[in-house]
Amino acid sequence: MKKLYSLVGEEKKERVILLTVSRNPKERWEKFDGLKEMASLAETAGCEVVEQLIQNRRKYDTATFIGSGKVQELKKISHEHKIDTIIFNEELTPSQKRKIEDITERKILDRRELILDIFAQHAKTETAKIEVELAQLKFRFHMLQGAGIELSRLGGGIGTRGPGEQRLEVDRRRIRTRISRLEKDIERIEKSQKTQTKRRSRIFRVALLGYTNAGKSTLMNVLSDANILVEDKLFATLDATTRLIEIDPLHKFLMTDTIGFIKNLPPQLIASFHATLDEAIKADLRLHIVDASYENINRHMEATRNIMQKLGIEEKRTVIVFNKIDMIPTEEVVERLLRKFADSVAISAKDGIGIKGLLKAIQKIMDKDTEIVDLFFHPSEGKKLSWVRERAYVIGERNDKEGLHLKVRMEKKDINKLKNCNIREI
Ligand SMILES: Nc1nc2c(ncn2[C@@H]2O[C@H](COP(=O)(O)OP(=O)(O)OP(=O)(O)O)[C@@H](O)[C@H]2O)c(=O)[nH]1
Ligand SMILES: [Mg+2]
Repeated sequence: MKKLYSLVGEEKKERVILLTVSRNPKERWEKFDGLKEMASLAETAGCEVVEQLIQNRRKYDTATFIGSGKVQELKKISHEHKIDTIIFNEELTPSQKRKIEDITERKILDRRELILDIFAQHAKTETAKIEVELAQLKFRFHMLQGAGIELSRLGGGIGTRGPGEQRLEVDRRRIRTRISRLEKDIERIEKSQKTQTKRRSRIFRVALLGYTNAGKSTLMNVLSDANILVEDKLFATLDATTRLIEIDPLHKFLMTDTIGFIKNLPPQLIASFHATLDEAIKADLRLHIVDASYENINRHMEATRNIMQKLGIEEKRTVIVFNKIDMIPTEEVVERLLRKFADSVAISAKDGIGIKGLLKAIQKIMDKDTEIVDLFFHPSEGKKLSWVRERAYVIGERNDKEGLHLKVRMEKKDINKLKNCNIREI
């Protein structure tokens, strides 16, 4: 049987055409940009991008998205260039996808499947693997709606790779059973995460967020000895890594590096990464890392903000960090960015520029929201002590014959509550 796709270590790469549709001149630039990003995604997934096509048409065709004449043309091009797969930078309905597949006799994928495939290849931890498989199965379940046929024609390659060695199911009933198993697993993971977070007490938490490839993991590695994989590829990181970072003994915080975002990330995908993103959602402060060397940073920043909003993350607790300033030829450009965005800092994680300034900014925010106080607890004040332990980060403690002396960092509002608390324990 003829092999259509490449596996790790094999020579032949899956040959793909990328395609997008522009409905008006205004949309065109945006679509071009999207296609460029799609090409990086396809290369990250291990394909060879042979052609990139943009079609101008005022309306999407209900049956075949691009119109039956164009599908015939696609078939011809695919034959001429020995194309294995056609990837649309659009969302196709199950029936559109099947029709195009029938006519072109090629595997048809859309943006969501390509992203899912990269996720499937990059998932390393148990949580990430479950999350990816769940997202893939939910997507597959949706695509099989009303389809009486199985997807065996896919054969292999992109869109068929699942986490670990598992082949993805194509039977709706079995998919449903597996989905509910995985959902239970996720529930269990989230529960154990909650206990873990509680045990960490109230240490200040900082999360790194931003577009994929912005340099989040590079920064994390610079600030700690995390040794996270850094690659010039999209979605190098899919799981969450947390490290304790100490600016000085009075300013310690936990930093979490996690999955990057991308424009038009399907909402179901965001939802399925809830367990991984949990630390970022609940953090006290978020660093929004932006690749300042990218020509259209607004596009990336807006996509990140959109996803943050969908996750219910407040933007007011966010510092914008312009990274990769070593790639910017003039200082004026950086200065303009810093002026334009309040609460922003500029760094080069790779060259270690601006890191001190970033830490100062974090320190300032820690000091604004929290305070260090010395507390004393008489042995009879057990309840008060456990109330404090639940909310405060203990910097130091000392016992003497009178009772317990604690040095803690605590939110200012909790300190006020404590001051106003006249409960006498008996
Ligand atoms: N020139 C330059 N390159 C950088 C800098 N920081 C990161 N990079 C490069 O950018 C690429 C992506 O870096 P990562 O740290 O993996 O980015 P990320 O945000 O963690 O990406 P994902 O995990 O895919 O979301 C790598 O090739 C890094 O070497 C920087 O300050 N300057
Ligand atoms: Mg990363």
